[in-house]
Amino acid sequence: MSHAPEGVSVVLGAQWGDEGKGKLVDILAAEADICARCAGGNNAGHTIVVKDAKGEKKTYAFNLLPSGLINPKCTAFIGSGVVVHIPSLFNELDTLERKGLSCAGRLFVSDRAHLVMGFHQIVDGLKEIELGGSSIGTTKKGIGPAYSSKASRSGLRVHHLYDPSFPAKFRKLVEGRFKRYGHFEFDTEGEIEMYLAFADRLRPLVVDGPTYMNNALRSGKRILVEGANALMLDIDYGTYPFVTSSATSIGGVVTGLGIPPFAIKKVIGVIKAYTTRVGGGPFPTEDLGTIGETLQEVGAEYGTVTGRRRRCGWLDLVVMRYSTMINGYTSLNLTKLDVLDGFEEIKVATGYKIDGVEIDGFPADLDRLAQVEVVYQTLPGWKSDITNCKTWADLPPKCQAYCKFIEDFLGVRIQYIGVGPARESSIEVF
Ligand code: 2SA
Ligand code: GDP
Ligand code: MG
Repeated sequence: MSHAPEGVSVVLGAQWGDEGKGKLVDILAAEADICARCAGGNNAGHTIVVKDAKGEKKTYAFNLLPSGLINPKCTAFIGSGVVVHIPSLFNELDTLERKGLSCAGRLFVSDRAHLVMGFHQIVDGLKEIELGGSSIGTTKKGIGPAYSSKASRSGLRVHHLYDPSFPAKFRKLVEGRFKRYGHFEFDTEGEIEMYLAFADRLRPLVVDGPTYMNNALRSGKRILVEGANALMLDIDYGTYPFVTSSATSIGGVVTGLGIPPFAIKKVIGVIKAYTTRVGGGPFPTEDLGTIGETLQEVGAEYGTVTGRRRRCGWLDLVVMRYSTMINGYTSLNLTKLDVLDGFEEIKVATGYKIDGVEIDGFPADLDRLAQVEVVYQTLPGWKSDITNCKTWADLPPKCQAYCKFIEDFLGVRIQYIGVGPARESSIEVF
């Protein structure tokens, strides 16, 4: 069966992020013409491990740029729903260039994408300090403050860089932040100068975002969308307020790229074989004991952007059922299954009870969520190394049973299985 994306194929994080979206995007990009980001900014961190021509391992970390860029035939697009910190964008491009990956002529940015400025990043930190013990645990990349500027209709977009009123608008925005947070150290005029210099470098990359995407669709280009963050961090459907500030669900693909929903042919949900979360907020299956520690160590669960330890626990199928309901996955990529190799028994959350009664859906109210008693089912571990498995048939029967359990519970088939970080460590089931 061909895995070539027809129309638009979307890869979305199904849990709290870091499921391994970048790895799948890199694999699928081999058959895509365009790889697009639709939401988020450089808070995202996607690690990809590939072997070069000499068989040596090379690791890439993508933040703002789409992971499809490793494929030299793939063009990258940063959509209107993304918030762009231009210095970081060029820094990432230059880092890739130094690694021998040229992106010249194959990166475009929507004119409608909002800009993240240095003062947004400062404000991100100040807001976190203000929240004290209930801070979100953001990446401090200015994501929330930039989306706040956008929603309050005072934000600056890429096209504003080429507008003579840019400096005045910029100064007004900074003044507004001073009024709200008191005076903080910020070189407004220096930043304006820096942005105007970057504007010249950015100019050849800027396109009319929705027209670019829809022309690509009409001319039959195969488009792959790389979701950033994940459903449980979605501004509407995540564990609000412990979420990021963008629409990380399927809805964000349509609004973030300006394409009609019927163009989307596949929605692949990326699901880690256990659960992780980085930053604050509720996490019903979090294990603060040895299980969590083992998952963290074996899975090397550290933030790609901030280096923070990721919180860990068993797979939560209540979260997955909710995520599947909203995003409508056409298939799944089960990742990091190899991390469970050493466990005698594996638990899976299959229900939430409040006052002894099983609830439907996922609670919106965090106080109610804090009351849930998690119902677990225990499955036997396979206690063997699956990292060299190449096909479904190579997986031990108990490992297959774990996969089947997930499929049956969610009613969605697992199309890809990750058995190691490298591009080659992936099983295509169908
Ligand atoms: P923000 O910075 O405003 O988007 O933070 C809000 C919440 O969203 C979480 N968040 C993330 N969660 C998982 N992975 C992310 N990317 C990095 C990675 C994270 C890192 O790939 O490891 O390096 O720490 C990511 N970005 C944002 C964040 O933790 C807050 O809970
Ligand atoms: P993303 O944000 O969803 O793209 O995920 P990250 O790149 O932040 O985190 C996933 C981490 O797991 C990365 O370090 C990957 O190299 C690694 N990874 C991805 N798939 C697998 C897998 O199947 N097994 C193992 N052991 N590691 C994997
Ligand atoms: Mg990540």
